[in-house]
Amino acid sequence: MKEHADHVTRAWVLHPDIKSDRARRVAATALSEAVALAAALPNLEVVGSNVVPLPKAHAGKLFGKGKIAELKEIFAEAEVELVLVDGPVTPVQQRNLEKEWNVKLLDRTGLILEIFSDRAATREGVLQVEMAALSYQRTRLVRAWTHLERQRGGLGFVGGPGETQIEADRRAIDDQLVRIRRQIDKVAKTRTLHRAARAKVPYPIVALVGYTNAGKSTLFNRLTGADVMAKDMLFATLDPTMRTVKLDGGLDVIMSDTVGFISDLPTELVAAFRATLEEVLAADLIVHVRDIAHENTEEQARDVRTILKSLGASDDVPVLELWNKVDLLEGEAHDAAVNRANRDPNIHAVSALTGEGLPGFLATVTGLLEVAKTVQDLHIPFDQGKRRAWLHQKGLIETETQGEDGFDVTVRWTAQDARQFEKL
Ligand SMILES: Nc1nc2c(ncn2[C@@H]2O[C@H](COP(=O)(O)OP(=O)(O)OP(=O)(O)O)[C@@H](O)[C@H]2O)c(=O)[nH]1
Ligand SMILES: [Mg+2]
Repeated sequence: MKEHADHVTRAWVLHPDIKSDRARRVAATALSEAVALAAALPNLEVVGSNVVPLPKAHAGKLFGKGKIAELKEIFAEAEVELVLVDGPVTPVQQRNLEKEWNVKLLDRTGLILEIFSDRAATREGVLQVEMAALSYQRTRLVRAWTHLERQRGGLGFVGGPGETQIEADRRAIDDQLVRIRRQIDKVAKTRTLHRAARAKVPYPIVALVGYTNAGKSTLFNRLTGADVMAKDMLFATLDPTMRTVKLDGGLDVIMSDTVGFISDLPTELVAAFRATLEEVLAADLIVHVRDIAHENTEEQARDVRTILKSLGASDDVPVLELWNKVDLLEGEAHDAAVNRANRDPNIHAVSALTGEGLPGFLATVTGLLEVAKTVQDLHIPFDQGKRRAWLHQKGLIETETQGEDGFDVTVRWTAQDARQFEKL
């Protein structure tokens, strides 16, 4: 938000509960998540919030006449300056509602983009958010234009000033997108170089992923002794952070903490962060951190799995579920979670805060990453230099001798390394 540091914007959060929307979420919990999202923006005070039940969205103003008038009074009374609508709002609806209510309005994607742009700390993060914001603006220009065109339709104009302007805006955005893309590529290249240097250290990579506020950074800090911001705030972490940790058995691993996921993650954001996220997911082990004490924990887990899949997380990479925050569960609920986890080797019930359950989890991590490593002799013909380079780059080669028609190498690797090697 481009507000003065001392000015606190008075905001109201609306969750439209649209009956005709098949993918609709439980209204009360969706509203409280939207309020938490709003609270993640600095200099903003949520002065009120409510669910608005709707049979279906109205094209021009989203809500019905009576509702709009009713809310107008409430907003005036509460001196609301900004209305956050937890869902998609078309540019036309946005303009109309802003005029009706005399407020500024942001929809869910706009709000999440604002938070991300506030959090972005690294050059790459800033560029990625900028790209997402521009792509978002661009689709809104297109939609506004379609609307204008339809209005003009009957008048028989071809073109017209509105269209020219929007076309020009769109071209300007496209040019800017190309420039940003180029800058991101440049930054990404430097990062890849760093990574190549790191790859010489043959440490397996463990990626922490999960819903926002699940406790990834708290766990990361506890395990690595790092000091990543961990806060009861949505999207506290934006840029991925990596640290080396020596596990109890002596195994060194690289842990990575990442941006949290959320339901209905704007597609523009997923696209902009794809490169970073894909790199994170190219891990040896993915740990799905869940807030098991959250009332929506199942829904959140489902959304995380969907997003992982859409990012192309490989089936070859094992996934462990970490049921975090068990310390918040009491009595039977606590025991039930722990018992359930005990029955499934892929689930661990832990508390990143108290440390409960962590030794067992770490033992499983060690087991998965180390026991799986095997030694194998390979013969690599000279014309397969790429495969040999890959083995070197991953640091998998123990010994190597040159023969008449190729190299004889001994590798020490995991089953996953072997599968990747086969695919090269
Ligand atoms: N009671 C309890 N609270 C926890 C536990 N783990 C994390 N928290 C709290 O949950 C909140 C969110 O923790 P973070 O570590 O910032 O969560 P995150 O997954 O990194 O969140 P994002 O970076 O926003 O995606 C903080 O207030 C933590 O103190 C836990 O095991 N028990
Ligand atoms: Mg975090």
